[in-house]
Amino acid sequence: MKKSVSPRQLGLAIGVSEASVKRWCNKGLLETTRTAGGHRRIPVQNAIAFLKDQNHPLVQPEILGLPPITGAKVTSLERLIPLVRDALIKGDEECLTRLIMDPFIHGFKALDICDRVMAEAFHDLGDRWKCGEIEVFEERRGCEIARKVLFQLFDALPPPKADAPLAIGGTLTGDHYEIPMAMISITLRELGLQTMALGTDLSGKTLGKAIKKLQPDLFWLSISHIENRKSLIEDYNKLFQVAESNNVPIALGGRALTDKLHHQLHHTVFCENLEHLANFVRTTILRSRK
Ligand code: B12
Repeated sequence: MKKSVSPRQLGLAIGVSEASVKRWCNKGLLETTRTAGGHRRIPVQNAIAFLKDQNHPLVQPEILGLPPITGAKVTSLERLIPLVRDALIKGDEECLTRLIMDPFIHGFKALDICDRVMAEAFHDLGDRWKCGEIEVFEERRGCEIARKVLFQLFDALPPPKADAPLAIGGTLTGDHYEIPMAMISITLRELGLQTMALGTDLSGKTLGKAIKKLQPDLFWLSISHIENRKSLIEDYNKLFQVAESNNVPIALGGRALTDKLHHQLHHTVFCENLEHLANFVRTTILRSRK
């Protein structure tokens, strides 16, 4: 995806005149920046936000740096699941970009695309891997392209305000699952938060140090794989103590968190999906800022 375009380029991309684009800029409907020479530029994130808002078609997505066929109308997210799964298995990055960016541009929330399409496609992929229907390399290659496309989706979201709340998080030792982490960052950014994913496979000790140093408004932890239950509980409890003494809420989630385990881990909120996290953030962290 490109960083910014001129009013003429945006006009061509969405099939309207340069004059119309300039009018929208003057009315403040499209946020612009200026080049050193004083020419107007429109950050692509702002252009996409405008298209979503106005439900405006995109006729030449290539001009914004998106794949050629992006822009097709999407009416149901669920119908995309098998298509996304197949693109993941084939390692078809261009097709995956189109399948993820189309619904986003057409008004679907990024978090719903993650929860209801991408995560479901991965669950299906995992079942196929378990049955020996797909090779390990196909699963890994799928993860690689998914990460890239999720970064594009993240980049397409408007940047947060300088005083927006900060959310940080990651995964604990032995947990290498990156896709949930990318999706959590997208969800929080879509809500307007500043986000910082610290990475995977981190000890509770270092995550605790991050809390102390960065003083976030929210800490999230994704638990998708547990190597040793006892040491996970011990490691996590240290982290929780730091969070508690710094008054930082902890949001927990992840497929490895069984009912029994999540009752053993102190936390502020337990989320089964990204929508739960978004509801929590809206009703607590963002509400207290109003
Ligand atoms: C990709 C993958 C991997 C990759 C991950 C690569 C990477 N770079 O991320 C790698 C290669 C690491 C891997 C390894 C293994 N895997 Co694996 N893997 C998968 C697969 C196919 C997809 C995982 C994924 O990213 N899903 C997409 C995410 C987004 O979905 P999700 O985890 O459900 O997350 C959603 C919610 O839970 C929630 N959520 C998650 N975390 C959080 C956190 C917060 C705060 C919130 C709010 C929400 C939230 O939001 C998400 C969106 O809705 C799954 C299949 C599956 N069912 O998911 C198998 C799967 C999880 N793996 C499995 C296995 C067995 C393994 C290995 C043990 C294999 C082995 N023998 O080595 C290892 C262990 C790895 C380890 N030490 O961490 C099994 C687990 C079975 C079980 N016992 O439960 C699965 C289910 C496959 C299967 N059907 O058998 N795997």
